[in-house]
Amino acid sequence: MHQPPIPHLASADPEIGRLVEAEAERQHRKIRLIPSENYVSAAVLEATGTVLTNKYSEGYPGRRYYEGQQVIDPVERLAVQRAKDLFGVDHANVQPYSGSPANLAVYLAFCQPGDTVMGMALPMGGHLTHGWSVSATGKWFRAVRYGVRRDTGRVDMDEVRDLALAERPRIIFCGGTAIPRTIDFPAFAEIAREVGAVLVADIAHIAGLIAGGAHPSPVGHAQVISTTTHKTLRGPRGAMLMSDAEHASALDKAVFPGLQGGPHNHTTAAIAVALREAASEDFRTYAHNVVANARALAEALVERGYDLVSGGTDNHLILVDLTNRGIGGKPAAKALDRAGIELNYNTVPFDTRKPFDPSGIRLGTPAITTRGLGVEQMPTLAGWIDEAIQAADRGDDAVLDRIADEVAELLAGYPMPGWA
Ligand code: DSN
Repeated sequence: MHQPPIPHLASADPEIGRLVEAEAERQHRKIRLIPSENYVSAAVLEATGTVLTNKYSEGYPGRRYYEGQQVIDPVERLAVQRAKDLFGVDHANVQPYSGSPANLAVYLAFCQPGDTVMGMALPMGGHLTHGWSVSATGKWFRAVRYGVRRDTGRVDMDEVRDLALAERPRIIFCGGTAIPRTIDFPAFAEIAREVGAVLVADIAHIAGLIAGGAHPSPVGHAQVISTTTHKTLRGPRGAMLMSDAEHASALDKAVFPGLQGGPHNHTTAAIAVALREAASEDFRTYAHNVVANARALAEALVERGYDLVSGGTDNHLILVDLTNRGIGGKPAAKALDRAGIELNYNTVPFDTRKPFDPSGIRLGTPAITTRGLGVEQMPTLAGWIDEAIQAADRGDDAVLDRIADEVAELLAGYPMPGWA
């Protein structure tokens, strides 16, 4: 059952109560390979469910527009201080509601509508809010986009430099949602300096790896750092903006009153708890294990003939191009879901198929590493993934159901915070 137990919810609203229980059980029995998902600790989960949700606190600690901040102010100050200590930054704002609003605040802080901005193209591994055409950031700004090389699957820093010199963007985003390789923050910083742009490192995917020392840090290279708190960082759904002292005030004004109203104080408390956890020695081990598991899984998939974008991974994420397997990413992902292996279909660089029916699948190891799976289990996972994809091609649902049972049997031995 769900942990902590939810007796009041179950009795006051049995329909929602049952659905919450069902989701807890689903999360427990499936191998969760979506690289942007994780399992929060029981302490983080408890913090999100507290009476702090009842309080309004527009403004910042010591400068609020509502009275009664005797408790909320120290909560937010703790979260800010822990973020500053963990990442080694001058300034942190823990109020953005999630990653997209955090990134929007960056535009509001440093750009005027119509200004040129630069980011990685979405189908190449970037994020919607890095100037993709369907996003407000692509509609309200003049976005130019870099990608990866066709032959290496990696960002071509010469292309980034040429584009930046030609287009002179106000801000340059590095980072994204489907990048399996180390981000070269010093090289981006040099280019940004050369063209007078603000460098924004969107570390949403890799924040936990950076905190745990398993990926280089952008601090000292990017003036602004944007991150969600719920991916590898293993906190609640939320976001943070960090910066050097020079860019702090513009960011704060952009978050509030520029874009948002009252911060979600229960989330702020849970972020503080997650940041405390991320400062522990256990978390360093966790971050390194995430990368070791991803490498082992990538190697096992390559051994089975899978074509990985860039040939492998340096971080928590693997992007598989299924073109050589004769199956699209969407039917593969749906079959894997039936087989108890949850991931998402994804475009691959230079994809010839549409985003809603692309050529790839994206997977990662943050959640399974939290469950305690290690490199020794990765060949088994790769075997199940391979078998399920072959079964999907034949329409063999019996094999998928058998794998789902085997997956649940394996996971029964690996506890999940939030379920008992
Ligand atoms: N939804 C996030 C991800 O899955 O990477 C990005 O916003």
